[in-house]
Amino acid sequence: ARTVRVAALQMGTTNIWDERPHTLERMLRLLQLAAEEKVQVALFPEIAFTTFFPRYYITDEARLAAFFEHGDVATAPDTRAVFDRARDLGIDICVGFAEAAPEGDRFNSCVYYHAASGQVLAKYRKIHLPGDVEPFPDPDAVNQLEKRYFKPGDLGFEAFRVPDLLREGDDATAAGHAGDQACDSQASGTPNGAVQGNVTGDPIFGMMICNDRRWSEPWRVLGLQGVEIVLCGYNTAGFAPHLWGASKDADPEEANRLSLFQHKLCMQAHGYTNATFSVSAARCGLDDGKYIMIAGSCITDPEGRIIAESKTMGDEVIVADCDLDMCRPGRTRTFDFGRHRRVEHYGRIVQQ
Ligand code: CDT
Repeated sequence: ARTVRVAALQMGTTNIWDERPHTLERMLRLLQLAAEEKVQVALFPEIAFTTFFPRYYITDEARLAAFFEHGDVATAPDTRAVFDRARDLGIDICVGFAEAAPEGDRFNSCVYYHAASGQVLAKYRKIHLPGDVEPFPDPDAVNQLEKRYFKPGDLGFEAFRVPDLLREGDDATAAGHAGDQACDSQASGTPNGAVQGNVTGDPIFGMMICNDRRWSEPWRVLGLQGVEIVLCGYNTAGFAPHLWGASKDADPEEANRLSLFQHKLCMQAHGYTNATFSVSAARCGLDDGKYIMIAGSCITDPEGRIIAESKTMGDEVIVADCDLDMCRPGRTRTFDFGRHRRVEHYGRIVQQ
């Protein structure tokens, strides 16, 4: 078996007035709980270090800049505690953050940090940015101004192999497992570099962020690279009728249920049709005393089943063992892409 123990580290309410040390303390506690469960890879949510600020129309540049992480996120003073603790505990982490890139662009990003080497192994910048550039005229509307604050990601959907995860006795180098057919993107230890034909049995990961999970394309692009575990942090409004194109009179409870249902539907269905595990971690709860964000962090298997799921709307760790050999039946039968896809009919997908 090639088994990896993964966790979603769900984070509850994070208010706009919360101080960073408080948020870091919560993140360290989640890591500690994960360590007690012998977790090897843990996923934090999208924009984990602050409240979900794109709901606000912010015109003051200094105020906006304060929501972004500047410099190397793994070593910057405001964020490094999480990475240092992950390294000390021997847990790989994927963390979402608002990135102020050195050249001045801003992205909604996440990194995969490899504890054994103390290095960022891969970075992803969110590609599908939901919402609007301008706020709704209705002062009661919940906004989602990601198109205003972020540039669309420029790093693609690149799968990457992660060394040092498979335990003694695990089949790390055997030929013929599900991942061998692909993953020609990132080399272990080289963010966004090429794999140089170095195919081993190390697990293949992919990352996406929140809204990306609703689109089949990122999943298939990762699936074509033999992805075995997809990581996806999110911030999803429960009741936000303007955002969802619903009536203002919609029942908030029902809206919340539907939002949760659609989240899980995406993780289960897209995970299944690409024969991959998925891990999703929510930033949830009632933010700023006003904005309700869904929970529903879950881990799904390659058959589309939920194998772990959060029970609360607060900080919570959910854990599952992912036997990566479970990706093989889907890859070699129903979703054997090489045998069954009919790409001659898919052209419209990549036309403007
Ligand atoms: N953060 C994020 O991408 N949230 C969106 C909300 C929907 S906006 C219409 C999501 O897809 O969950």
